[in-house]
Amino acid sequence: MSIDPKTLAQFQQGHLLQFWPELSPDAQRALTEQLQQIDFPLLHKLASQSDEAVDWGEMATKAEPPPAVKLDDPAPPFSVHAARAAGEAALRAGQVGMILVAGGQGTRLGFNPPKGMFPIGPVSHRTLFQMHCDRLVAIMQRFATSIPMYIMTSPATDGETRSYFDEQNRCGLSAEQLQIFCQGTMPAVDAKTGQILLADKGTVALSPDGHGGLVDALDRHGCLEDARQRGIEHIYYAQVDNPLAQLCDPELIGYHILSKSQLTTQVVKKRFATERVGNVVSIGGKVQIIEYSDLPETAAQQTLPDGSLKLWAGNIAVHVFDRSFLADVVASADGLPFHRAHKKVPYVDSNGRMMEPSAPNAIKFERFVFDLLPMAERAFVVEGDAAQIFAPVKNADGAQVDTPTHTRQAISGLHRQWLEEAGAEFAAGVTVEIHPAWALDAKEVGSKLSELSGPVRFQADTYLR
Ligand code: UD2
Repeated sequence: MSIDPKTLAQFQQGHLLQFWPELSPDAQRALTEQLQQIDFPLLHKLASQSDEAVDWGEMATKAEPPPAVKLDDPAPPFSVHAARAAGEAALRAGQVGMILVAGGQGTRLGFNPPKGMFPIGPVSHRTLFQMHCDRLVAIMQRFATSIPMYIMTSPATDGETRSYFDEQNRCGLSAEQLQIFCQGTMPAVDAKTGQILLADKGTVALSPDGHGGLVDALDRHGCLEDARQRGIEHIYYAQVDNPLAQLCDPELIGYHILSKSQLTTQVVKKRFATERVGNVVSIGGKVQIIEYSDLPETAAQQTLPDGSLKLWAGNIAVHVFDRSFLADVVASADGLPFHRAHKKVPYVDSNGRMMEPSAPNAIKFERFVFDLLPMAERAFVVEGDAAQIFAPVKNADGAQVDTPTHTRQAISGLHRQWLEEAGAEFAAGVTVEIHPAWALDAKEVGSKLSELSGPVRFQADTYLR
């Protein structure tokens, strides 16, 4: 066995070998492999940290709205036209890549397979993965370019995600374009003792290391080097759960380029003070995000003289990264900080009994991708219209917000708006959905309808493709 029991004992983790004699040779090999992946000094440091390493209440009192290009900005630093032109040039030059994070388990949605496999198309029933890939293929066709798609999974979603893309012919992406890679994991530790929990006698209780695990995983799986070799300079980032994310939108890429930003974040006006999104703020001149769960309600409810929310900018987890910036973060000593979450984690106790805690008993450690913001010397924030870019699927139907029904209504509502702006009429209760190959945006819908003779009237649910 190439695990030194002295090392384990040094970090008070000797209990991990308690059941070793009972384990089969295969189980002993599997446990050894798991233990070899664990950074015991790091885990010891994290487990001994106090919970509130960051005083979010204090941070919130210093939080100001971020410097941003707002939708109603009377004097933006760059015109939309200039931004779009710069972004289109980068796309045509093949300098843009795409990252989709899809490692989360759809716990709140009550959907067991990977969330990307959830059927969300209001008429087409296309899955989230399919909708994102359809948009990417349409963007590549419009700008005659190839965009590598890097999809991050976690151990919980990797196998099914790979099988899904194999069965679905990669959702229309080419083999050399699609790269699926798995993020790292972190052990869960007992909240009181800091000891690593065993999920069973021969298995460490591991959980995904957060979407911030992206940076190390991109490097570990050679994706950053692959992007460099392809000449990728800017990487668009979105979450699988938001089918309205405008993947590789030229405008946002253009703002990123013209502002010479290392990390550009798209935000929306929060719908209400306690909305479950991160708050993009400026603290001491640094743009950063205070997660909804860390922002005291008093700070969230602050308003400006005109009655609008002081901390108005909601993080929709749409970013544009400079590839070189990500490479610098990988090279930096500490990388992204770990956040601690108190969770209920089932474990095997010292008597070999399986325990199902009724209250949080463990600490999980995860990294958040948005902690890259304060690490960027130059960060830029651009406001988008939530109705056009943000309708995440988070909760099962019946919840107040972010359910499949809400998302489907947002998709068909946007597409219907595009068609009505172009003169189309609808019979009552008709649902419409537009495939991006038919039209990517309102402008393209307008030119499509102008080719038709006479007004268009939709009498029944329609899927335009
Ligand atoms: C996230 C953001 C929130 C806001 C909101 C918008 C965090 C902590 N909060 O809230 O600020 O932007 O999204 O919808 O991110 N994921 C992984 N690996 C992981 C964990 C998550 O790939 O280890 C992916 C997951 O597949 C999903 C996304 O990251 O696509 C967001 O994860 P979440 O649902 O846990 O975050 P949420 O909704 O609490």
